[in-house]
Order: sequence, then structure tokens, then C-alpha cells
Amino acid sequence: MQVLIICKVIDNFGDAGVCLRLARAITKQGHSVTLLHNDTAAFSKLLERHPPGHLTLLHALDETYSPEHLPVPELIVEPFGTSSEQLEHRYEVPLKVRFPDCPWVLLDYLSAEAWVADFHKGQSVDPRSGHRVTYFYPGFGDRTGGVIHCDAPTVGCDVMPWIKNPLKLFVFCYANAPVTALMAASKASGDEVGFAGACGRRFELPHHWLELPFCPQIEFDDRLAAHDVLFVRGEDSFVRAQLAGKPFVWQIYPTDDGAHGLKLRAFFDRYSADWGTSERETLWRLWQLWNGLIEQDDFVSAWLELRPHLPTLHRHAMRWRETLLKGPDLVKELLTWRDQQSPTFGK
Ligand code: TRH
Repeated sequence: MQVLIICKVIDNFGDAGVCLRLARAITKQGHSVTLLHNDTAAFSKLLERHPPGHLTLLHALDETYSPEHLPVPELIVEPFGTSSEQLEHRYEVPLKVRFPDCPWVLLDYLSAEAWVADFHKGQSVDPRSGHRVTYFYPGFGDRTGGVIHCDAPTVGCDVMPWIKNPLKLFVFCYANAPVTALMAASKASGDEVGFAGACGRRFELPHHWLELPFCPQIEFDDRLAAHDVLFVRGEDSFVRAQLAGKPFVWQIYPTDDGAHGLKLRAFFDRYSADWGTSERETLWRLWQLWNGLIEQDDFVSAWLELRPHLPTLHRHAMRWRETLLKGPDLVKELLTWRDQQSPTFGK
């Protein structure tokens, strides 16, 4: 089957990262994918030297591109097409004219909020053109689109030797994260840090911090596996940390309306639902500090208080990984849905 993914990069690497991961996973199911995008720079950093076969990247704003040149798609996926910023890049409009009856999915951002299950697979029809779209909501739970885990890395089942010192922390964050506070905290605990960046904000790194060059996305899971505690952000690295089965701290993409705080709490409550009070409250305090949701009180003490809980948090993380792997896989959900469309679609 020919699949067309319409990727509009707003900023950072997640828009492109999610689209590339989705495209790669669909090609692994034996389909051909054309990935239409607007950001060569992002993809050139994410892609490995020899991209997978059956994956074609096309720059939608390149003068050589024309919808007429596209192979006729049997499924069109528009990740994040639901967000207002994405509407600045309307290069999907000619495709609605050219392929009016092709099953078209709008893939939303990942959320753990309860409302997602009620909206997943909802449809809407454009009153002017009659074009129909189906909404896919990634999420956590059977009534959602799930997350991409068909490409999950294998993970050693041994409980990490937490007695070792120093621990190795992985840090990939936004510019507003309290990075200097984490420098002090990791120094106090005698740990080492692999620093993968803070959205371009520059720091003078202490000796126990090592700058990690950006690696191709296919090496990213190994990068996480080489560390003990993962400070991740956004959407895709957040999911990969969960699939790594390791304790992690999530910095959610901050939004001006403050909705990110609700999304962070919704996930944390689901993730920590069956934990003991002590490890749950200690980790939540660190998550709030890392996201700037509470006054920057003593980050060092919050980190030192968390460290003894890490063996328990690692066991929780491994159990959560198993829960995810048993839950819906977004690629399988998409392809199964598509198979159910052909006889009735377009009526
Ligand atoms: O880069 P991000 O902050 O992207 C964000 C989120 O996607 C967010 O939901 C969206 O609203 C915003 O962009 C516009 O974080 P994320 O989602 O983790 O994407 C980073 C991608 O980069 C992910 O696919 C992992 C990949 N990556 C590498 O491949 N190599 C690396 O060395 C690093 C650090 C990341």
C-alpha cells in the first residue's frame, strides 16, 4: 500500500521525529511511504546515512514538487494537523482536491488525559468540500490510538545495579529547565551527565557533564539505554524513555495557556497509579521542579531525596513498559483502521 504522511515542522525535532518514526514503522510493515515535509534541516539530522527502502522524503515547498508527481496514496496521515500553528502550511489542500476519496487521518499530539478516549476515531466533514477526516488520538489505554511500540527496543530484564556510583543521567530538555540546578544536584550526588541539549541554550558544562552530539534517530534508543535516569522532553523522546523501561523525568512542551501542567499531571497520575506514596510524591516533586510548576525550591535536596527510590522506580518503569507493549500500537491501529475503510469509504 502507498501511504502519504504530511509533516509540517513547527519547531524542535518532535514534529519531524514523530513523522519519521511513523513512516519508518509503516515501511517495516511492508508498505511504501512518501513523507511530504517542510524542513530538510530537521530530517537531515534525524535520518541515518542510508534511509530505509520504500521511504521517500519530498520537500513540499520545493519548486520541483507537485502533487501530480505523487504515487496515488491509499492512506493519508497528517500528524498534528489539528493544531492552529500547522494551518500556516496549507500544502495539504491540493491533495484533498487530487485524492478526495483517500482515507485521511489527522493524528493529534499524544496525551494521557481521559477525554482522548472519547474523541479517538471521531470524524469531521468539511462543509464546503465534503472532505472527510478521521481523528486518531495517540494515548494510554485501549480506547485510544496507543503509542508507536512495534519498534520498541529490547531491554535487559536485570534490575539495574543501582548500587553503582556514579549513575549516568541523560538530559534532553527545553531552555527553561533548571539545568544549573541539576548541575549542582548531580555534583552533590557524584553522578555523571550526558547532555543532549536545551533547545539551543548554551551552558558552560562542568567536568562531570559530557555534551552528546545529536545522533540519528535510529541510534536514539541506544543512547537512552546507555544511561540510568532519563530527563526527556516533548513527545517522541518521552515515549522512548518509557519503552526503555528506566526511571525518567519528563519536561513537557510548555504552552502559553498553561495546559501543559494538566497534561503532565494526567500522565503522571496514570503512570504512578499503583505506586507507594513516598516514591510517587518524591518523583512528582522533581517533575514539578523540572517543569517550573512549583517555586524553584531546593532542587538538590529533591534529587538527593529521589536517589534511594531509584531501584523501586526502575521496577515500576519496567512494569509500565510491559503495560505499554500490551496496549495498542499506533501503527497497527492505523493500518487496521485503513483495512476497514475500503468497502464503505467515500459514501
Ligand atoms: O524536539 P522536541 O521538543 O519536539 C517537540 C515535541 O514533539 C512536541 O510535542 C511538539 O509540540 C514540539 O516539538 C513542536 O522533543 P521530542 O518529541 O522528543 O522530539 C525529539 C526527536 O529527536 C525524537 O524523535 C528523538 C530525536 N533525537 C534524535 O534522533 N537524536 C538525538 O540525539 C536527540 C537528542 C533527539
